[in-house]
Amino acid sequence: HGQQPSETETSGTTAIAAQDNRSADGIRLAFLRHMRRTIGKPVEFSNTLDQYRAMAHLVRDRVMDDWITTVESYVQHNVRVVCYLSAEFLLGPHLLNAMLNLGITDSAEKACDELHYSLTQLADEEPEPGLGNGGLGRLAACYMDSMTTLEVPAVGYGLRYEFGIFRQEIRDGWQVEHSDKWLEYGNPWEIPASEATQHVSFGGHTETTKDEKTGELIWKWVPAFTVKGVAYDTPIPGYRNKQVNRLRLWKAEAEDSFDLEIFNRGDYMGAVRDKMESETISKVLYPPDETEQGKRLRLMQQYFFTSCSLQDMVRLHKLQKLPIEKFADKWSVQLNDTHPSIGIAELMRILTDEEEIGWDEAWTITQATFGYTNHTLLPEALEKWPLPIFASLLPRHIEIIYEINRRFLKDMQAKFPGDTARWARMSLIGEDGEKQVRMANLAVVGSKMVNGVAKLHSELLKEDTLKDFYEAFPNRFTNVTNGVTPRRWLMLADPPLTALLNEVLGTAWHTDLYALRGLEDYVDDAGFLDKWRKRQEESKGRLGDFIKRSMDVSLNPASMFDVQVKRIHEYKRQHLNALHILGLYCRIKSGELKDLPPRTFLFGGKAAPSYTYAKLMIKLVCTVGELVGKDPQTKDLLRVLFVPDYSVSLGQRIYPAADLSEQISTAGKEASGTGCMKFMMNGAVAIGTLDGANIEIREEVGEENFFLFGLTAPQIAEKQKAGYRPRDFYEKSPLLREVMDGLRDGRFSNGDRDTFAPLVRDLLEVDRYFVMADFDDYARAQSEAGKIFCDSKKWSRMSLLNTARSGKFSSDRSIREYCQNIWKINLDR
Ligand code: OAK
Repeated sequence: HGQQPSETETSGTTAIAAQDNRSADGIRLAFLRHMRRTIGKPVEFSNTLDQYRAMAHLVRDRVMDDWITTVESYVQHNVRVVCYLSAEFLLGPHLLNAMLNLGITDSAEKACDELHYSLTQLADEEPEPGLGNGGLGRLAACYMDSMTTLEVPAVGYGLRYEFGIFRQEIRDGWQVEHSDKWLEYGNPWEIPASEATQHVSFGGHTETTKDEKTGELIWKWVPAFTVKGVAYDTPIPGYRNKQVNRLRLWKAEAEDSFDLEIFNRGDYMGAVRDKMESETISKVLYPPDETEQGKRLRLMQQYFFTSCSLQDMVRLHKLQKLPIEKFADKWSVQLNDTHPSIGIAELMRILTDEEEIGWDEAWTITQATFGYTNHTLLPEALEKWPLPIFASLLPRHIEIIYEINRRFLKDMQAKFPGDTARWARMSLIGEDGEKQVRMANLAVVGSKMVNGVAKLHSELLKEDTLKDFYEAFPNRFTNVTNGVTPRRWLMLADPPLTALLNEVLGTAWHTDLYALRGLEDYVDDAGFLDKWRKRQEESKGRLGDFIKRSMDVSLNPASMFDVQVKRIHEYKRQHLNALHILGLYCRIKSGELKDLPPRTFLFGGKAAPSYTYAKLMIKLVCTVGELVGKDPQTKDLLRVLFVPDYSVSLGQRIYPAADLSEQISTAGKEASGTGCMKFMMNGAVAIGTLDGANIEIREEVGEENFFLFGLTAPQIAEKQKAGYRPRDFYEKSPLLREVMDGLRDGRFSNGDRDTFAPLVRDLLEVDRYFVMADFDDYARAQSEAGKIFCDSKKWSRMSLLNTARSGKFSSDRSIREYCQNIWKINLDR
């Protein structure tokens, strides 16, 4: 072999070529070819970014081969397709994941060795596609992986944001946001699909005419302007099964990118204004929505991608010569929260106005098409649109929603005679104060199934948030507990653990996570437990190296790694964690705590840019970090670190290194949580409340392997009703009093009494999330965890059982349940 690419590499169709494709030689040759032809550099002048890009292109080629065969087989078998509509897809880096799923990581490593590169260094060049905020977006990404792995024909539909989630810097303890230019150097993982371009209308007014023959009214929408939707496809490879599904993200463009007539008249700025205004729609992930402008733009984003997606389905439906009346037999559309729920009105518009189907039949088709997944219990997160904004942007849709509502309320009046308060609560239009369109109500009324994302969450939806709807349509409600993909969150995140598991269990667990139960055979095997502990220490060492490199901070790998990574929010209670650390600090200072095992507290997560309280919580964590890190009495025992710019790739580094997983939300507030599952798979033991998926994790792992604390959801509800007084808890608990007084008096912040005053006041007077009420019990559970950690054999046993019993939390299990109970797709074809 010279360094010339072979001819078989370019044709890629013969069996020999296909085999060679995945060998180290094949990869090395393809790499050199892409370096010359795609990157356009002599290899000796290439930098690491070039090398990453050449590698990405050759991996993409291999994914594309499987993609073609997958599409062909779907068309041939006329399969039912799941369309997962989501405003967010938080995929994380592609390169190593695609290699893992294709099964070419070893070959690629070998090829890199021969070229004297490090594959991990080259992979670190990949900008992360951060097209999501947190759990909801990451779940969509895990579900795409599992759907493809389970060979469910699926398309993910969303928005191709030019700027993803902001990059977070911590300056003097405060969050500072920077824009995320992830597309700056191009994106080798996407392919524009020109045949799929759509046109989406906004504004204007509606007109009616009478059909001359039937005398029926015909509706016509006369929009004010139209925006072009251009499709960009990202292939999603399944795990070692040659299947590839499509993630189709829409970019907004002006219909005519440039108005030559205006330009010729000399108005140069005017000529590009339309282009700029149209492109704003897909410019950034969720702009702040407090202002009118922000709200309008967000609604435009939602309608834009939902309409493009539904029009795309109709196009493909017709391309396959299927009758439009059979739409629901072909397409199952899952709404990832309410962001795409305008799709219900949009499909009604397409079916009635464009396809001229009668209302009743159109409604039957629409309801049979959609499923709605709810992802939050926080009332302030339930989407509502001010009627004037909605009606001016979508004048036809508001009419359709009024008609849906008229018919729906008629049914409810028949079902619940005289119950006017109930009708008002259920109406799609809220009339208390400013009139609003209630998107969650629309989603429930227009879907065949509604689900929550963990058992408790689904129960609370029925008992509380969506109670009226549950009473009207009890059979519509179900639960699908979330899951995460073990490919990214175990195999990619922790190769040494993967190797150990393969050694004792074989590889069945890769696609059947329940097979991890086999680990239980080793739970009393001292030799194996020792291996388990060493492996864990190595993981901590690797994270320590990374933190040393990126933050210039040294961690003690023998200390307990106690980790809380997730979005920063009052209900997630990062401040409870920080207050507990202050409690430890006070007790060490007073001499009360002597034999404390050293602990490293790691925090990571972003606060919404407009969420002042959450930003103050970050400042609190950083302040505590500085205090305990500087004090000679505590610096060897306590270390607190806020790791900036938490992301999928950072998560992959952090989960494997965690000893203790912090899942401490106020009971009844975290819909599910998915970080908890990633920790569990990687052998971290949880400290947590009876909330969201914690409950099911504890059920699986056994109560003796979970550090439980805190009020339960019913206890919280009861306290709320009876009138909660946080100050009572402050007065009863000497430690809490010392911590809160210290915070108020500036004892922990060099005498600064101002910065945390709003937080102290809120916690003592309002405390919506019961931090004061749970403080003492949290400290008790923490001290128990600390004691057990000192018994390394006992801890390793608990850790091992967490991994062994994490089978339920694979997203493969979740997707199987969606197929069975919601999409009616038979997986044993
Ligand atoms: C985001 C925007 C609106 C409504 C909900 C969200 C969201 O991210 N919810 C989160 O979804 C995750 C996936 O289901 C859950 O695990 C989290 O508990 C929930 O907060």
